[in-house]
Amino acid sequence: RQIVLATHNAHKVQEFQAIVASSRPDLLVISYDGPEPVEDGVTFAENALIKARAAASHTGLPALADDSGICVDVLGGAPGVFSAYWAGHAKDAAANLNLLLDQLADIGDPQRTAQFVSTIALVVPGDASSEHVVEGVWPGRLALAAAGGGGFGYDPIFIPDGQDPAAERTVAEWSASEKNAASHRSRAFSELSPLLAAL
Ligand code: ITT
Repeated sequence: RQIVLATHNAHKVQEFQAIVASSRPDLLVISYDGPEPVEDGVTFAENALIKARAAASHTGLPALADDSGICVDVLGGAPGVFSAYWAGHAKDAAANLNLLLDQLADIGDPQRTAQFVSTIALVVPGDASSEHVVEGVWPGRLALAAAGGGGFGYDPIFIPDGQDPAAERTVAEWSASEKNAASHRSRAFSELSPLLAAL
């Protein structure tokens, strides 16, 4: 069964392919990077639906889209839906991350709590068309400085909860398989299982 993944982010493609391969090896994920719709939603769910609807209508295939970001408690949930553009319009990951570190410069470790959020929309076109939205949340806190070379986006400054306090690492210091077993994206994807089973 083919399913289209609507994203222009190559890191998301890699992560979804690995997550799907380990849980639904029968699904063939095709990445779709056709015309980019305007993401003018104010929530992750609205933006995920905008992207998945565009891909489903262009291809006629079931389409998945992820809208995601980092939500920092002391900033009232920002950057949130603005994560990709936090430091401007260029989707500059290093600038985004440095701005966030600057904004938290005076905030001590216990107050640096944050969550990665992934909202996935599944749009199934055709006679029995349907739309579904699921969400995965990955709690943690922001590091005082960037560390690690793996992953993408805010991974070098995100320390997931649940690690040995003496050996905490940022996600950019985790292997790809460690990240994909625990991430907001894999948590959201697991919520989709019953819906994908029906495809
Ligand atoms: P598409 O819309 O084409 O899928 P995008 O990167 O613009 O690609 P979003 O609008 O959903 O996607 O923005 C998500 C941003 O949130 C992303 O650019 C990162 O800055 C951040 N982000 C999301 N998931 C992340 C992860 O797993 N690790 C690090 N940063 C992440």
